[in-house]
Amino acid sequence: MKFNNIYIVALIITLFVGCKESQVIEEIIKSSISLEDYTLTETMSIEGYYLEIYTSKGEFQTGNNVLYFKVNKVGAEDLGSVDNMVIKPVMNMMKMNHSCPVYGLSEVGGGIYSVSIAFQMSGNDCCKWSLTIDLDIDGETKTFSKEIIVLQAEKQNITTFVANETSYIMFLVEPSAPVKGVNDINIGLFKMENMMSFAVVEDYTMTLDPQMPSMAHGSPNNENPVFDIETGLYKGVLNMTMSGYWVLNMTLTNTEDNLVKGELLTDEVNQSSLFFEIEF
Ligand SMILES: [Cu+2]
Repeated sequence: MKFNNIYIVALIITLFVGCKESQVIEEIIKSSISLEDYTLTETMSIEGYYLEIYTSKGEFQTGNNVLYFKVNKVGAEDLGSVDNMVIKPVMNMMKMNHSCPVYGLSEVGGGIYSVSIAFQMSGNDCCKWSLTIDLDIDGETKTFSKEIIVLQAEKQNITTFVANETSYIMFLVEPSAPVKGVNDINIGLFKMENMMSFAVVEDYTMTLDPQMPSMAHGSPNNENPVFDIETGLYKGVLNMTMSGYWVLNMTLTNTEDNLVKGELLTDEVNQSSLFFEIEF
């Protein structure tokens, strides 16, 4: 369902009277998300129900992926909301299977759900990803499952490393559409609890030093990403003074003040071993 602008304005005016403004506006913004703004990427079906997954790129890639999805019943009107949803991406490798970080599952309105999945590796000939979504619908549990293609992103937007016997996964969430100048930077940091379970790592310290290698310059007025309890991501400011290829040099320090990964840049060190790449 798509509201036209006049209807939204009328709705805002009507609801403004006697309601908590910010809450109401938030609800309207949420419910105005339309799947028409995204590309249908995968369809799964079971027993007369089908589930459509939309993404902005129309494909899954290594790094952070935001999925929007909706469950429908064949030949029926919109189902509305469903319960007890569990999203399980699994990579089927020869000797062992493993999952990856999944976070931010929420209903964004109109029976549309959003979830973020950070694939740490692409699928290949030996090992493929599958995506399983369990949910309760009409009082019954349904399991949607399908093999999916995860392509290798061109630039490094996710990295895995082991330190002090802990496996970490760190990835770039924003900027997803970088611009010249100031960008919000959001970074996800998870540790592997076991092959299938990943937990948010809170309150570590990050430094950020973006550099443009081709021109041997950095940029001023960046702000190191800091943990944000609300989103579970690390949020900072990234300033890219011109378009082109940038390397975001980072360091990661734990809550005991021990360096976990990365190096600060010096005359001798011109790139950190912990980095992301952006080209725009
Ligand atoms: Cu794998």
